[in-house]
Amino acid sequence: MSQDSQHGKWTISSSDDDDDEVLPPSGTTMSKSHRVSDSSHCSNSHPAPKLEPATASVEVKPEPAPVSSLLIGSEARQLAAVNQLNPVKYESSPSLAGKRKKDVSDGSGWALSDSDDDNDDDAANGKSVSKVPKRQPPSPKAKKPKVENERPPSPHGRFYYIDEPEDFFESSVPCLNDTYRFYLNKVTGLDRKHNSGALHIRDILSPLFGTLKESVQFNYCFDIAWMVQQYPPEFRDLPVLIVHGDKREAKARLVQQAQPYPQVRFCQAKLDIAFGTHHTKMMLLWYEEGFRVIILTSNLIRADWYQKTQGMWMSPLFPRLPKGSSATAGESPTFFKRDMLEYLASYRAPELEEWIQRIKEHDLSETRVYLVGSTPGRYVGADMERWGHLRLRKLLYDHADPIPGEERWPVVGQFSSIGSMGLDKTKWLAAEFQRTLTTLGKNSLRPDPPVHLVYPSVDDVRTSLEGYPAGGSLPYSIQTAQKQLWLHSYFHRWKANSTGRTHAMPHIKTYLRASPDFTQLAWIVITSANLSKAAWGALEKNNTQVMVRSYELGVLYLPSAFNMKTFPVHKNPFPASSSSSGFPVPFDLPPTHYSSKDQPWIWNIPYNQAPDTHGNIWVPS
Ligand code: GNY
Repeated sequence: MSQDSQHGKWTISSSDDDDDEVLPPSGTTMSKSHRVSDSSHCSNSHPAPKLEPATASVEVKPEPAPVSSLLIGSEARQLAAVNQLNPVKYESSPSLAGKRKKDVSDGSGWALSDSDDDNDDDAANGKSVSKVPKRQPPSPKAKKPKVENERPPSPHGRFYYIDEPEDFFESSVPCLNDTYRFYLNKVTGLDRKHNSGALHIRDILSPLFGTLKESVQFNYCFDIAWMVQQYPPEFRDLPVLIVHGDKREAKARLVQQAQPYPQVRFCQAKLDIAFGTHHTKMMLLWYEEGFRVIILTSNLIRADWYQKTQGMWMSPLFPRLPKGSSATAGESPTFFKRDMLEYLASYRAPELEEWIQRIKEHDLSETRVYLVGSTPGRYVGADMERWGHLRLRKLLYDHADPIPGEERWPVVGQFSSIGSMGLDKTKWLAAEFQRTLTTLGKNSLRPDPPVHLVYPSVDDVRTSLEGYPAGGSLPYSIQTAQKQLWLHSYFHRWKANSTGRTHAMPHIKTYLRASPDFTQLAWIVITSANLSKAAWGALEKNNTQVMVRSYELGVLYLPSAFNMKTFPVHKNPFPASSSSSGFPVPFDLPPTHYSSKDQPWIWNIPYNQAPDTHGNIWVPS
């Protein structure tokens, strides 16, 4: 099928899927040339959007990638199609890449950070996930002798990564606002002030936060070698349990990655419902001094901690309870302990039992957030309110304490991917999800307040720090988009001027309710859950059952747990200060509606009319 549409001219394969939020693009036929072998997000072999030259000739020819149409089912879903490109300049444009001061290479590889320095062998051996297509030399004659420690080409192009600045990795306790314990990630290439109060993964794992004994990493996508290097040397050999959703070949590749690291163990989350994914991103950190939980939005791969906007909630240090404390001791006013134990129990995994016991032995009473999780299943009766959007609805029903007029306050959803939500808004968005977001205590008044959805436009991606490769982590497919053009009328731009992160594309997901002037919040959720039925759940059987496909995890902030009526919106949260009472919303409010020329980013169609920040175009293969 070929057609001209508002998205431009494109061709699609016959494979279409109802749940393609989680499916990688397949079978686009725009180009057969210049495939770079992959390195995907989560695995090494997914064919994905690549860049190809507009007209210029290609200097270095990469290996071909495997054929996408051979990939099916969960296997295919694991093969995320991300961030690879063949960095050839858009011919007629001056490259904007020169803005990158440190965009220099040693001629043999990518611009390196020191984080990669201790990692050569694994990367060169192709053991690290994110890695790495071996490109062929320009010509047989030009073939260089293989040098030890030679870098493989970056999957993102030779000049993709630039070094983190000197002060990127904190060596003293960073200035943190501990009212909300909500933090953004550090972004390479921002002014120092916009990274103040932000955290890199190395900061989170630093001894400043506790003397680690063991940890668990829940996530979707892992580069094990890179992950191990993020732990400080003194903690690097401690046991780490990886909780993931990979099956079959993807699982085998994941286990293979950990071969050099005997301290790394695995726990496979069961995924019995089709098209389900393990998206939950959480760290459990067990210290000499106690225990800590981090709930976040970043995958355990370098690209996710480089130039994207990500968020996290970091728990306080939970002290150990006195020996012999009761099973229900150490509970918080938000029942976080009970809910975390219930979430972990839902895996029914023997590997998590000792962690469940450990959590029971700690005092989580300082926690002020509510846990909002999704775990796959079909739920009836009271169980319908345990997970997904019905869980959020129940919390908003039980604990929101509305002030007059609050029922007319707008709701905002901000996400980095979008599932299929049917022919019109009555199918799921309005009937279910909007009803949840507009629930406010027992108030039965239900005027229809505005709903604003924030998702990057093509130009947002094109002009971002990463350029088009940022679109590799915004996997909205043309197959899904073309079925729900009605949805796009809700769309607003990704802008985060107040945080300095306008050009760091979102991988964070945020849902909130704000006053009409956007200066106050009724509540806010930070989560792994995108705008999809798979993540949030969908009612079935005349609303007597809810079906959830994926594992997701997030936290809900409600003012009542902070002894407030509403949260003020912190207008200019950077540089961070430890004393503001405002919530540091990670993007600008009010959201800016798409203009008539704006299009939502769709990852599997070409963008060859305008070059990105690095002078490249985007041609999915
Ligand atoms: C999960 C992602 C469509 C799938 C394969 C996909 C593509 C690109 C990025 C993804 C991602 C996640 C996640 N699936 O970032 O859990 O973070």
